[in-house]
Amino acid sequence: MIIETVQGDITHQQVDAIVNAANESLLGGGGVDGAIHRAAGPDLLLECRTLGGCPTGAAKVTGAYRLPAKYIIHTVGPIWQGGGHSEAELLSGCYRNSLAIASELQLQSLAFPAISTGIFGYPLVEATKIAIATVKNAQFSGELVRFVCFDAETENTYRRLLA
Ligand code: AR6
Repeated sequence: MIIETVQGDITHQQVDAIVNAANESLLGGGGVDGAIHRAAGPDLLLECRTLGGCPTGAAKVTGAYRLPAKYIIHTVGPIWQGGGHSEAELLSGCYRNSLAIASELQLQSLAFPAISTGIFGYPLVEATKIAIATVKNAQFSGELVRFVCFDAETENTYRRLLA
């Protein structure tokens, strides 16, 4: 499995599935979630309404509609509350459960955003260490995992910690 990092917009990625950093309602929001819903179009929300939400740390899959990807895997990162509320285990679960869905669907390539590090306030370096360690230890049957970083600070952090 190849692990790589790029700076860019996850809605533009030509991979089998992109991962969305959603909230428990799965009915859209700001940040990367808002960008994905805007780019995929309104049919995504119609499918999300059938899912009944998603607990923090878990993941659910939908079609990708107008996006170049085939699927969107929606996962819900933890809201940072100081670190004593199982945030690390929950964040690791987001990566692990997303990779498990991708393996079940026999997908070859998957792109992740920096889950929880925006609106949900997870400290960037700690979150990046969890993202990398969980992906490295996961049993993903596909070929490529790409970390898509929206800003330069996030990309520099991923590059440094992947090296
Ligand atoms: N492509 C890639 N990364 C992006 C994009 C994009 N188009 N847009 C933003 N990011 P956030 P969270 C980055 O806030 O912290 C929503 O309202 C962003 O710069 O999107 O998990 C949900 O509905 C940051 O590095 O997600 C939830 O309520 C990273 O994506 C809540 O926000 C994650 O930032 C989830 O908060």
